Amino acid sequence: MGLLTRLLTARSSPVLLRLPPYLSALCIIAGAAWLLVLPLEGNPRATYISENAILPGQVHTYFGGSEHNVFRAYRQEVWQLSQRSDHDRIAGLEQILQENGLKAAAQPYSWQVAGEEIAGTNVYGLIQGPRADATEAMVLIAAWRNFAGDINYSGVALVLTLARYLKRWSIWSKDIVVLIPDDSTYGPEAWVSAYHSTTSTVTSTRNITSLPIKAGALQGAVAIDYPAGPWGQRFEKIDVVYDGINGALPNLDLLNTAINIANNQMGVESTLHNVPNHQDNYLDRLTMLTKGLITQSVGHATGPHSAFMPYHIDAITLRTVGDGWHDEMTLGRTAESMIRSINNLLEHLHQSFFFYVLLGPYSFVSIGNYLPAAVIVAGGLTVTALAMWIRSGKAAPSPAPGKKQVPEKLEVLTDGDVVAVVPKSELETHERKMFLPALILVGVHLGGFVPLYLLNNISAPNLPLTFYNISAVTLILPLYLATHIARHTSPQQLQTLQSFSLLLLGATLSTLATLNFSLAFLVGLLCSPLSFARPLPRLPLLQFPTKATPTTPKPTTDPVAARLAISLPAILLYIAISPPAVLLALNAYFGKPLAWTLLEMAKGWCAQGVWTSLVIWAVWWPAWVVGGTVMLSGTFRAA
Ligand SMILES: *[C@@H]1O[C@H](CO)[C@@H](O)[C@H](O)[C@H]1NC(C)=O
Ligand SMILES: CC(=O)N[C@H]1CO[C@H](CO)[C@@H](O)[C@@H]1O
Repeated sequence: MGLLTRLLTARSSPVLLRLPPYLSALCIIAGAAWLLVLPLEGNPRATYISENAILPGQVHTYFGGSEHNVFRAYRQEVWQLSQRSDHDRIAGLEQILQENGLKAAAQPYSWQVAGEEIAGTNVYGLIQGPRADATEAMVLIAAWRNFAGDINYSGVALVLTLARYLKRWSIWSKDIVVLIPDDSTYGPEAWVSAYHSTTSTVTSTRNITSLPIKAGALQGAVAIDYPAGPWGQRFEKIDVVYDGINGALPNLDLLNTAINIANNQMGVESTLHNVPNHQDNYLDRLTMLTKGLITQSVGHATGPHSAFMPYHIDAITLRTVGDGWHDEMTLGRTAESMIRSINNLLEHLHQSFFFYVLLGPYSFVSIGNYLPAAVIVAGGLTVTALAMWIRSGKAAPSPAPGKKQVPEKLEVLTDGDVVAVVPKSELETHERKMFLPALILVGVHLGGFVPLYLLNNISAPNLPLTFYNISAVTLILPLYLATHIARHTSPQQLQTLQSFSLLLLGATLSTLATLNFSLAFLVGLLCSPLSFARPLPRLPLLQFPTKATPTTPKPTTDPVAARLAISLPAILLYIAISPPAVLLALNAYFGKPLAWTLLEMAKGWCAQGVWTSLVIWAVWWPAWVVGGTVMLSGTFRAA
């Protein structure tokens, strides 16, 4: 009881009531600072391989010598196939696989996205492991067109050479699938989804035929992206690409195995995110962290391996970079060593981490160390939400004009020898009118599905125009809602609305953080100013001529300039953190045409199953609209 009395007296203390905004700000700063602290000396852990069976680089590789001639012949053949029609090329590739004793098949697939067709045919062959019981398999991939869209002559030739070479070995305890998808994103996506379903998927937007040949559960996949021209090209480094769809990552053991084999066994420098000369200093680790954060939050495929991650198949892409003195045989031996390491596994990779942030080829932080950053930022939103909730219960109804203000009733609380005198209004919570705020919140959230639907269904040439229209409506919507809502809601209801919105946002982002940390963190940071959205003072500039009843302007104490000084920066910041503005800014930063970005986003949502659009339009956008409505409602409130 003593505590209660003390709390009751304390809660009207002005210090305590002012605390929540500072607490929110502290959370946001702490969350951002957390990430900056991660790359500091002593925080990252050195990578290590925890799965003993994988034995990276412990096996002698034999790929080389006479295989070089075979490779050169295949490269010539691949070049010739590239000059023929698609149909002949598919048949040609299938024939090469069959000649080498593989069971081969083709899989046509197509998607309809934004009025455009994504179509192609995957070719694949199966090497049945002599010691395999058809329950497990691994995949070796070289897409016909690499991630940059170039024909992957050397990569395809290398994989064909490897298929011939691996077929002759008798050590395989797993089947090997050699996959040559048409492109690096949608081909693997179609193949792996068909692998995990029994029938063809035919809907109005997709036609993915089933696979005639299948093996056991896929244990791992290694893709080669070697875009050397038809006359070959030596390379300098191997970039290990690891990000999967929606920011899923392969088991850290597989990634370490690749880096280990390249660096220690083959003597090829390996990089991540193409960061050259990583010196393992703070700045380089921070660069790596930032690049990883951006790639993961976008959530799109980064190579042929990405499609495998949602099916819990560990996969990576080895992409050659630069002009150096390593030749295709080195890359072939790296792939051979990878395949043999996976072959050694007795079970699915499970020992090491699936949730990690890499700071360099040899250092990482695990989920326990980085997750708090996103959770603290989301916590900052929740703190404000709770503060708003308490306040909305406290807001005393303003005395109606003309009515005499009644002196406040006081309540005396006694507890032993402590006596507290508290105004009675402090002890009762006013009944909150929650229906309208809840209705508005649900309405705005449902509204977010309109841009989501439009941007994923409108035909490609109309996408930019649609986006500009959505942007315009987005900017006007808070203004519109504010003018209409301000007349019908009390300040208390607005606080309840803001409280609900921030509470939902905070909870969604904390959940999202465990699935896609980077996306949750970035959206959390962009939404954090919404914690501080409060009704702005009335502005003459923004007054619409309301109703017919002329109101005599009330003399105000603070000059217009002072009110503008508060409102203008707030409104500008508010516009700057809107989803359309951020999308446009990012687009300009990366120097891509808007039409390209929008089409990629639509393809990502429709054909790759990327959720980023959903998070933008159904989580971030509604929170932003509600924040603006609360802010602008002050401007339109009848004086
Ligand atoms: C789906 O693709 C297959 C193979 O290309 C084709 O035979 C079939 O007609 C297609 N189905 C539809 C509904 O387009
Ligand atoms: C036909 C084609 O796109 N060839 C490309 C293969 O990759 C090399 C290296 O990236 C390019 O220079 C070629 O133009």
